[in-house]
Amino acid sequence: MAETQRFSLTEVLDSFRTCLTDQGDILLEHYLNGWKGLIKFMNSLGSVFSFISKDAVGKIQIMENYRIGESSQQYLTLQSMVKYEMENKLVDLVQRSENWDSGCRTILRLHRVLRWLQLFLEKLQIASEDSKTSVLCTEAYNDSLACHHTWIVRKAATVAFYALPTRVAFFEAMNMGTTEEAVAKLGVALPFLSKVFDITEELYRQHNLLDLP
Ligand code: 1PZ
Repeated sequence: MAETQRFSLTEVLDSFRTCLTDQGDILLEHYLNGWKGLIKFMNSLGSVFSFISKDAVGKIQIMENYRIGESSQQYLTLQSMVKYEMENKLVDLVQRSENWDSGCRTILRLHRVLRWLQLFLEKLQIASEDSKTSVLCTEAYNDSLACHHTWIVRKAATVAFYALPTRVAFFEAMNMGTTEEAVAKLGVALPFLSKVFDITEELYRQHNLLDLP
């Protein structure tokens, strides 16, 4: 059993460190690996999250197809992807049409979730022993992602959050050691998550891509 449980959120969060180059570029391979790990982690929390997982997997798949497709060289970094798709008019800017699955809009959906993750992990880090993970998660969601989701998705997400385990059990599932160790590791990982978020936000802001349909 120990073998199949080797998963650790530390390694997953590390992908968001290794995706950053010295030049401030974001390497899509590592960025997407981070997401794959997060999805794996979410799946381990129970089947109530499978509708979220399904959507996330679909989005990762879209990106993986670009990364092995004929323009794969353009999809090495987030920056090269934005440049390529914008220069070649491969992004639906006003309404979803033939480029409904552009890399830019697909990553934007994940980028918004990253904000939720950042807020949620920050809350988890400083919360008291007895705080309810579902409450922290819902607060983080309402402060970030909720405004981008339809009513039905908001309802479903909020219901799913109730299934989240206690803070202690959650840390256990993360496999980051004792609660104290987990808190310390989050302290190391979170600044990288923020940096990835900020770089993406700024890149998208510069290109006016933050509201892609
Ligand atoms: C540990 C608890 C997990 C909570 C995950 C928090 C995110 C809630 C997201 C709810 C998404 C519900 C299903 C799909 C919604 C889609 O409509 C949206 C917009 O995409 P579009 O319709 O425009 O194509 N999809 C998203 O917002 C992306 C969702 C990806 C979720 C990845 C979760 C990673 C989990 C991390 C767990 C630590």
